[in-house]
This record gives sequence, structure tokens and C-alpha cells, in this order.
Amino acid sequence: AAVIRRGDYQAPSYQVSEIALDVRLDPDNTEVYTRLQLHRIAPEPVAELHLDGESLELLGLQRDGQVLAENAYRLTEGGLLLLNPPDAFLLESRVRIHPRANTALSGLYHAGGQFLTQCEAEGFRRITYYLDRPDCLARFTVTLHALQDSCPVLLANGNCMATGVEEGGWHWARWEDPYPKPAYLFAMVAGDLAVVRDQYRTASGREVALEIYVAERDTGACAQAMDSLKHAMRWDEEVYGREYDLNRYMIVATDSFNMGAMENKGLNIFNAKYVLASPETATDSDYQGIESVIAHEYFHNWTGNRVTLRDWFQLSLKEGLTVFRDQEFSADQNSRGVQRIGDVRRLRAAQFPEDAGPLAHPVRPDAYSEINNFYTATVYEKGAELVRMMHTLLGEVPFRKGMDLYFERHDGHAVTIEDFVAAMEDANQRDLSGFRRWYGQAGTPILRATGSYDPARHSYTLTLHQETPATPGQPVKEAVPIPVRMALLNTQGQRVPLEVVGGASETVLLLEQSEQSWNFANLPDPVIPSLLRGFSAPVRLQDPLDDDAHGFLARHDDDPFNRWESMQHLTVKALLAAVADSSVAPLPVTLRNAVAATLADRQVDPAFCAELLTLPGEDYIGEQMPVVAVEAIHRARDGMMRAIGRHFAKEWTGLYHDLAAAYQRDGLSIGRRRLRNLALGYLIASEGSSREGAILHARQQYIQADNMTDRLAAFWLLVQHRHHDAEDVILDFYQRWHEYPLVIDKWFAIQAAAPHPKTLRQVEHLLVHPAFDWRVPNRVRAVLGAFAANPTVFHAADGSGYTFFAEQIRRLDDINPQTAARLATPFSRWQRYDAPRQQGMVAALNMLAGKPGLSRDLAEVIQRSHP
Ligand code: BAL
Ligand code: ZN
Repeated sequence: AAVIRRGDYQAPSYQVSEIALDVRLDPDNTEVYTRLQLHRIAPEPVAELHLDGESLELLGLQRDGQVLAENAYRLTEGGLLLLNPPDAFLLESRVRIHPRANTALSGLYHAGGQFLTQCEAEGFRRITYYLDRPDCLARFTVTLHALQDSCPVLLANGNCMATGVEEGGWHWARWEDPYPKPAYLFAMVAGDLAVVRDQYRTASGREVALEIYVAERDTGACAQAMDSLKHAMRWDEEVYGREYDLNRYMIVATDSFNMGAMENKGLNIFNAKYVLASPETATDSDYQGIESVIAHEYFHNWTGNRVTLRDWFQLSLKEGLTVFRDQEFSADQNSRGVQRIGDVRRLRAAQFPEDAGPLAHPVRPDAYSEINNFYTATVYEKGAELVRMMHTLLGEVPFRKGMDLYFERHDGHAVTIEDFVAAMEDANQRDLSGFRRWYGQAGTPILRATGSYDPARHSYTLTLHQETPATPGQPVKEAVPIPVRMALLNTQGQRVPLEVVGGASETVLLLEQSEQSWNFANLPDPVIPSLLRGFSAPVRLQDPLDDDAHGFLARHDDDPFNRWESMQHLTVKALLAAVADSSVAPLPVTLRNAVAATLADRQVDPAFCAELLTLPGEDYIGEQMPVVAVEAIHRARDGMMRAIGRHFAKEWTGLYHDLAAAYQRDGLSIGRRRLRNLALGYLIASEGSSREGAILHARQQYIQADNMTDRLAAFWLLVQHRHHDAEDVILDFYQRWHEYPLVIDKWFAIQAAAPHPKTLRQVEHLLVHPAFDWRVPNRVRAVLGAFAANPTVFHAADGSGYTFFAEQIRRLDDINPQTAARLATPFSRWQRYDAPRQQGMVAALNMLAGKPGLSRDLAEVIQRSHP
């Protein structure tokens, strides 16, 4: 497939001032009549004007009211070429499309009885011929026609200007969006939807109608989404001075959606997973997911919609920035320390491996063949880290000044990452040119720190060294600016004043060269450095501390992230030792003491305590090894769970009983639930005398729980540990929840996640279960996504997991290429495994590469995974 390169960008030769769509919605044959006002902006006339179009059946084409002569246009594979176009003209086109057959869920599709659209990145070209590129901003008018019975609700962006009824049971509605926008932000929805309404008064006193559209029976499950929306609107006013700019903000929830949600102007379309919640059906983490995704899409109204992208290489301009904004919003709503730990966990779980493998790419990529493959952890999460580093270096108020200037300069325009960095620089007279390297260079830098205390001079010298490993296509790396937030702690765990920064007890060092040293004077006693506090840069830190120092920081560091990090360090080290030699003690004394101290610390917030005591996942442990030892990692982690469970059985039992409480949804109660379920997990893992009792508790908890967090935690523990005799709860869960698709997704996922040799057979059964549906991405991800994240099953030594998985991807590619390509990315990690597994994964990639009718999406992932 053709490769699109960033360096080849050319401004459009024409612009669209107005686009008017008239859409007659029918599941099988929808007709779209489009009027485009086009005018040339290129200085010279052009021989050809390309309009994008894909899977469109052209019914008619007119220019300025005349049928277009055959020699005035040409249909191509990617659209329509207008030959020798005049300087300004009206183009009218009529096309037919097939929403029900559109299982790719890109463009206009019909699913679950509703018409929905998804136009980012390049879905609009599947609705009509158009300049489907983000730097083409136009004013949209849309008239929707549909059968009133099946589609009483007709929605599109902006304001509803008129409605009416037609013959034969049809009706129509006309919507106008006053804000010019690129086509990727276009949306329309039609269906039988109920609406939950609320109001929001902006800081300047304007009333905004808030509307959430869901199925009738789900109207009681929208409170978290509505509250989160209002909080996000307030937060953007308070923190960034940004108000909402239309009179109406609409959210539509659907079960059939490729992404989490989409920020279409004034009409967000959401995966129901990020809208619907009730205590009985949604876990605490589901509630948190809703809060952050609702906020994320809302924040896009300014970072993405009002200021949009020049081209798709700039994707992180809106995504990295908006993730940073939603992370900060969540940190302000909840516990900042716990939020940061969660954000870094996700970054390390998804982005670090991506950055270390064949799919590595810069936050601003240089080339793609299918842009949908670049909605990645690198563009989103690492992109957010780059914005965070600028925020750290500049400080709160200067960062806000930079944002103000960015909005002032670029409101209503399609811009680049350069423009963003320039606004930050110009508003503050600061040189951030080093950040252009962060945006352009793939790979995770390794930051090596060495330090020594000089008792004669009473000083501490810290040396920082950086190095970024080579990535595909980038053999040589340059140094990047790395902000290292740090403090020095005395033996009582207090921060000591740092003379170099006027006595402050915390500072940010900026490493710009490959190596630099700092000297801290006037330190009468030895100190322990606390480095990269708050994870101030997305790097792999190799610190100079021994286990005792980490044990000390795990108890005393006042930076929550670093306290957690020291605990992780001790845990990972012990796990790696157990992986290398199965006879070593699974719970070394330093770690045991740190766990004991954490359990004894009554001051610590329960959510944070649970973070401290949660072991890293098997994938993360594997990341730390030259070759991932699949089974040994699983055994070592189980062994450590068992050892911690046994050794602290009394404490876990105490926690489990003390933390029992009726359901409430405040932060403290959420933390207590989490810690209590962790305790239950350790007790079950202990295999000691407490285990049988704990299994009974889990069964009881499963039956009696008054909320999904507790019920699901118990369900997972029972399925995970007693695979063969969990049949009754598996059956019970299905019977209780079969009418709730989001809950049934959990039912599928948990069975596919069980680390058990029988899981493959079980998953084969799940794929033919009546509730399984290949056309619903949530369902497919529940089974196949959980399967691929189940290390001992997916990476089974006999290769059965790979063969099975590749067959399913092959099947899915014909239905939904975007989802197939995304699910196939675990195969890109083949180089990290032993030789037989490498062969198994490469064979799977080769099998997929030979598939007839391979999609562009999947082809690109395969090609980059195994060039
Ligand atoms: N723009 C795609 C979904 C999101 O990141 O908000
Ligand atoms: Zn986004």
C-alpha cells in the first residue's frame, strides 16, 4: 500500500466554504446528496482536483447546475478527480452507501437499530466525495431523513434549525454547525433513543443544554457521565479559561464502536462502556474510566476542534495534549499520587514495549500507510508525557500563558506541533527547541544516575547520563532534554535544603547533554537521593541505590510515586531472582520488611496502600528480561503472591474483615474496596490454612455483593484459581447479567484471562456462544484482547495460542480491519521470546500476510512487525 510521508505535505489547492448534506437514511441503501462550494486557493490554476471517496456508488454529478461531462472528471481507486476545475464552483454529487453492510464501523453504519458515524480519521470519504483532510475546514449543514418509527431521534453537529414530516412515515431534521470544521469531526445519529437532560451555566452566564442519548432502559445509568461532564466543563473554565461555545452538548452511547469515544463537534459519540454505570453493573474503575473519557472528549472542544490539526502526522498535537489535560483533571478530582501511578503503569504496560519493538515510532510519526494504526500509546500517552515535561519545566502559570497564546494565535486554524511548542516558547521567552527531538525521535531513553556522598567535603555529587537505544529507521539518537525532579533525604526521611536552589528542598534538574553532573554542598550528613519524582520524564531510570536505600524510600519517601517506585523496584528484583533460580526465597527480607511496614502504616490512604502492595504484571516483569521466560515468570509471581499471602495471612484476614462496608462511592470507600479485594486475592493465593476459608469468603462475596466491584473481584478470583469448579458461578453470572452487554463483556473477558491450560478450549467455546458477535468490537476485544494478554495461554509452548489467535485475526480482518490490526500487535513482540516461540509467532504473521483480501490496516502491522 502507498506510504504517506510527513515531508510530502502540500497545502490544499481548493477550499470548501460550505458543505450541505442531504441524507436519506436506509439501512441497506442510503442516499447522500452533497452540495459543495469550492474555490481555489492555490496561486495558479490546477489541472486536477482530487476528492476523496471510498466504497461510494456514484449516482450523479453536477457542476454549477450542469451534469458534468465525462471528460471533466475521472473516478479513481481513492476517489474522484475533477479535471481543469474552474476557480470557484458548486459541485453537487449523489451517492449510494450501505450502512448495514458497513461492519468496519467507519463512515456511516447501522448497528443495534441505530445509524451512527465515525469519521476520524478518514471515514467521511465513505459518506461522500470530499476533501477529507484535517486542514480543510468548512461550515456544515445536514438534513437527515428517516422513518419516524424506527428513528424518532435525528441528530447532527451544532444547532437544530428545522424539522418536519414527510409522506410514508418519514420525517426530517436540519442541523447547522456555525463553526467551520474538518470532516473528521462530522457526526450524525438516527435511532430510537431516550434522552437524559441537564443544564450547565458557563462562567459568563450562558445556559448550555446537556443531553445524553441512550436506550430507554439505560436512562438510570447516566449520572456519572453527566456529573463528569459538568465537572470537566467547570475545570476547563477554571484551569484554562475555556468555555463551551454552543448552546447544546450531546453525547450518544452505542455498543458498536471501534474506539472509546469520539469528540465530534457538539455531538460526541461514545462507546457505551464510557457512559453507562450503576453500582450493580459497573466497577469503580469503570466509573473512573467514564470520568476521564467524558472529560477527554469535552477537552477536545478546544484542543482538537477549535484548534485542529494540519495533517495526521500532528495527531499528538490534540491527543497528547488532551490526555495530559484529562490526566490533570482526574488528578484534581481524585488522589493525585494514585492517579500518577496509574498513568505510569499504563505508559509502561503499553508504550514502553511499543517503543522497544518493531512498531516503535516517534510521537510525531514520519510515515504511515494507514493512519488508524497510529492511534497508539506513543501518540497518546508518550505525547502526554512530552506536554507534561514542558509543564514541569515552565511551571503552572507560564504553561497557562503558553496555552493562552496558543489559543489566541491558532483558534479556527489547522496547525502543527511546532506551532504548539512555539507558543510555549514565545509566551515565556524560553527555548524549548530540544523538545522537537522528543517529538521526532522514537525509543525510550535510559537515564543512568550515579551519585556519591563525600564526608570530607560534606557534599553530594550526582551524575546523570542518557542514552536512547536505536529503533527501526533511527540508528543514531541525539540527547533530549530530561527534567529530573529530585530531592535529597536525610536518614530520618526528611528532605534537606538544597543550596544550589536557594534552600528549596526539591528541584528540577535539566539534563540536556548526554552526561552532566551536579554538586550539592553543605550537607553535614549522608543523604539518599529521590530521583525522577512524580516520574518527571518518560525514561527508564537506572538509579544508584541499593536494596536498603529502596527499602528506606519505600517507607519514607514523601513523593507518592517514588515511594511506590521503590516498592516496585524491590519486587521486580526479587521476582527476577526467582525467575533465574526457582530455589531462591520468594520473599527476601528487605521486601518483607517493606510490605510489613506498609501494612502497619495506618496513615496511608487505602488506595495508595493497595498500589504499594500490588505486584507488577507478568508482562512488565518480562519487559525487564532479555528473553521473556513465560512460565518461569508466571511461577515466580505466583510464588511471591503465595509467600506474601502466607506470611501476612493474619494482616490480610484482618483487613478483609475490617474493611467490609456497605457500598458508597467516595474516594475513601473506593480505596477500601480495592485494598479489601487485594487482601482476598493474597489469602486465596496463600495456599495455606487460610485459603479454604478465603475461597468460601469469595463465594459469599460473589453472591452477596451490593456492587459490581466486589462481585467481579470475587468472580475473577474464583475463575482464576478454581477453574474446574467455578462452573456454577460462571453460569450464575451469565444468568444474572445476560441483558447487560457491558457486564457480559466482563464475563467473556474473565474466562479468556484465566491462566489455565483449559482456557484455549474454553475460548473456542466462547466464540460460538450465542452472545458472541463478531461485529461488536467490545465483545471481540473482551475475548481476543483478554486472550492475547493472558501470557501462559497465548504464549503456550506448543504454539497453540498463536495458531488459534492468528486464525481469529484472519477472520476478523474481513469484518473490521481496524480492530483486527490493533488486536494483532502482540505478534510484533516476537523477538522478545525464545526460538520456538519466535518461530510460532513469525509463522502466524506469515500466515496472515498471505491472506487473500488482506486489509491495508492489518497489512501494515504485519509488514512493520516482521519486515
Ligand atoms: N479522537 C479519537 C478519540 C479520542 O482520542 O478522543
Ligand atoms: Zn482524544
